[in-house]
Amino acid sequence: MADLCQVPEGFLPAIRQAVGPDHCLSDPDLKASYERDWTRRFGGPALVVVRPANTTEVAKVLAACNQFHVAVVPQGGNTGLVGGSVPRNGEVVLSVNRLSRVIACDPDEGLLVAEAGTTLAAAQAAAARVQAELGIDIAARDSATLGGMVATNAGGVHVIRHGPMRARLGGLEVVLADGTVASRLSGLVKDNIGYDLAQIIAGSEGTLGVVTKVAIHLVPVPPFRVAALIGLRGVGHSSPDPDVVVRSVSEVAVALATRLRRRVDGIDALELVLAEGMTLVREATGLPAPPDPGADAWLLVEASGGQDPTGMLAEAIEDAPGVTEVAVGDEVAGRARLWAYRERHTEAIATVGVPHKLDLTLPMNLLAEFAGAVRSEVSAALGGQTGARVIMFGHVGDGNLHVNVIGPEPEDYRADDAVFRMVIRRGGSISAEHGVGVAKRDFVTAARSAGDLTVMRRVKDALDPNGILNPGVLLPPVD
Ligand code: 2HG
Ligand code: ZN
Repeated sequence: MADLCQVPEGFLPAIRQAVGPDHCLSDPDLKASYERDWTRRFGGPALVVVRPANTTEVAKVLAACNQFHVAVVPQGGNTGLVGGSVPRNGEVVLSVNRLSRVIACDPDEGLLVAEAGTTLAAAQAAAARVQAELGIDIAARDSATLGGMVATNAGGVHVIRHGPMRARLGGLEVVLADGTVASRLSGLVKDNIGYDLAQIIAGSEGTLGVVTKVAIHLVPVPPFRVAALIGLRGVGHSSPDPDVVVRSVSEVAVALATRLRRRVDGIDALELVLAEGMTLVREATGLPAPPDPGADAWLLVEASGGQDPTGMLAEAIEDAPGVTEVAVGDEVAGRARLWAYRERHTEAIATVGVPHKLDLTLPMNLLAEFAGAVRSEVSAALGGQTGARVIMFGHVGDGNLHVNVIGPEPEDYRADDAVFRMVIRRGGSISAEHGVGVAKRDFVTAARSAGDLTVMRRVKDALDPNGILNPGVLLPPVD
């Protein structure tokens, strides 16, 4: 690899020619928004930011980077939370924002095909016009791009029903490090000719190629959809009766989530909000009081289908332990009002500091115990540092918690380390749906077996032998 501080002669003219001078940005003011991530924890200077208009231009840029051994960081909407799509040390940033066309959206074929820089919201709108949905949704929908969501194998709020991004894929087009274009966009459900291109690229975080087109399976819009926000309190703490079972609010929430999944057809989402997060969201956004404003936690449930799920939901919630008050929304605006308490966590957290975003999955039977232990472990890891805050929320239906720690400096990994160790000890995953990026790559060795890592390294070496694609992301350094 060439020294990235010394730009090889002939390189900049080659990429300027590839994308046109207007789309090769070197002015610091124009580069700035591509150089820092959404959390403000990660980022660095870019050599230049290139904005190709199509697959051919992406291929030309990558071929030049490969020829001159210049590192390149692919970037979509720059909504990543693990530092995987921002430069670190003078790399080229390849933004796919200009690849933003929806190419086809066919409800009969059940497939949407779009360029990789299409935002999730734009793809959702195209699907809605033909009474269909993508089966995937995240709060950052207005900026997050389909290509970035493939690269990180994004999850979101509908994973319990439709799976993560890799499960939604009907194919993709990707440009490899040397400029080779590989394309399989057929959307065929049964197609067993060799390795699955889309599944190799999904979750590879820009280390194997740059996604340029994405095919996503569609699902029909259900006739009925209802959301409920359920206030919860811990059970039995002040009861004099020794036979009353004492349950923390996390235990209550996990038990209710499990019960709803078993008893109600068509559950789309099961999301958890805790009291500290609710207070912060309301302070930052001015949202009105939720049901039972003094609750310890809230479970947000959404269900949909051919029959109205409201009755089934009400029956399942009615006598559940710990439930206090419930608010229901059965049309778009009413549901959005309930979702706001959950979806606005990320922006609310950003108002109080630069968070350490720890995106974790726990086995369901250990989720409540983990949630009860995490604050004291963080505090111990920080040596009792005062002022550190732990805000926890997430997708309780699939065991995915978002632990946000605010207080430690961006480079201080003590809290990250303590929480990741707790997760690994419990058989969970340190990267549920945001990816590894630079934030977690030093922990990958502890989280994957040696053989597993060997496969990853060999795939990387085969597809990117010069190591130009997103170096420093995902794969841990070789000892
Ligand atoms: C969400 O579930 C996102 O809203 C962001 O995954 C999580 O901000 C976070 O920690
Ligand atoms: Zn999430």
